[in-house]
Amino acid sequence: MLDRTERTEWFLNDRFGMFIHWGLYAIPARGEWVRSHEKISIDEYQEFFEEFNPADYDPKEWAKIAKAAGQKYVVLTTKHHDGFCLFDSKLTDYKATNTPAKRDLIKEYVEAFRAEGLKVGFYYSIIDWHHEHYPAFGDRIHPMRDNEEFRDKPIDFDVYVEYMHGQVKELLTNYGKIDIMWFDFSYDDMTGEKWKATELINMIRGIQPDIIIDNRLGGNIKSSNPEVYAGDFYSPEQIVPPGGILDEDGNQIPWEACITLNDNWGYHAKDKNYKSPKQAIRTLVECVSKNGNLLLNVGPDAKGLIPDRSIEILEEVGKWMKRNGESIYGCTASRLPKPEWGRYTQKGNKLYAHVFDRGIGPIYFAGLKGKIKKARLLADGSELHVQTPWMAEQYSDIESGAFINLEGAQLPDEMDTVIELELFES
Ligand code: FHN
Repeated sequence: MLDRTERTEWFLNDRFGMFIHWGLYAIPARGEWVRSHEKISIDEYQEFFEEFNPADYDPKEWAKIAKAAGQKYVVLTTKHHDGFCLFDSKLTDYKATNTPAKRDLIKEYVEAFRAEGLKVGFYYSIIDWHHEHYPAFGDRIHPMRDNEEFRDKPIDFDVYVEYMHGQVKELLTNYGKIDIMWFDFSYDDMTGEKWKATELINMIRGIQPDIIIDNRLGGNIKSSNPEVYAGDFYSPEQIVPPGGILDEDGNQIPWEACITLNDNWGYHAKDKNYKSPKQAIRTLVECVSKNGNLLLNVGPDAKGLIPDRSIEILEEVGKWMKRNGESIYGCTASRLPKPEWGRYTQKGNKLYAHVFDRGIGPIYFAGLKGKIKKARLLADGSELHVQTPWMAEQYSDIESGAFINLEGAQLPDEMDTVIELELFES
């Protein structure tokens, strides 16, 4: 069996994925936590189960959008906290095949994205607000957390854990090779062996030995001796960790920031607060500049359509990736300090200068005097010249630096202009 470094090699190369949050909650269209936020009972939520029929669901279309954006892998919610299964589980009736949709949405998803050459991941909520043996009364987030009818309701949590393990086994047995298992999430005492996490991981590794798993079953992935269930990658959410992620010995840990395009993971009809294409691109660059990945989310609507604004943003990102993807795929952080004008990513002796701020005059590269073999504008391959400007000898702290001229007062690409520097040494 591969070790974590071997398992995550492709992941660290691919760098950019699509997260997809989709389910019954797309119908109320107030985000995937609507049951918890509004304390909606299973009975009140049932109307959405009886109505769910995403006539426009076409995962082939979704896959084309992701591929064109430069996303190399994808993670779709197979079951979110509401307990609704997008896959044809034999362990529950609460599934898409029993709704008017009458489709195994996961089977179609896996086939469509694989056909476009993307690696395929499953998000699976270990939290389940539908299962009768999942703790409700007094729980921190359960929709029925303060409903007196649930105070003395007898539950056997082992029954739920067996169900959860059984569904994970179904997912990893019935849909071919799966590349990522994205569990979500542990909290309070609901963590680690509460989920029988060691047994779960051993089962997973027995079925899909090379699959990579996030760190949300619990444990401490930063430990120098992490639990078997502590995961293969760290999963910061709605943030790019300032200094990347290191273990307690100071070693880099694989990590992936998951981030929404607006403010919601699941479809929210009123949430028009979208990030710009520039923000999406610069977030991806920041992740890679800190040895991380970006999992950028879309929340399809009740008809199965990705919101138009999400598509527009991803199209802009894709145009940039088409010309500048070499500065992302297979790249890592540079040992150089962050420059004033932007960020660095690096792959061997290719150093990629992501210039966000044009400034005035030539771009200054601290510490690179005599180290640059040649410079090119990555987007079009055009030659750039390393040259010391007039009077440079009078400037301060430039004895070790290099200068590259960029024509014009504005950047060629104001989202991110990438200069490819071929160094004499990596
Ligand atoms: O509660 C979930 C939330 O709905 C969403 O799925 C995010 C995505 O990582 N994870 C949990 C919040 O941390």
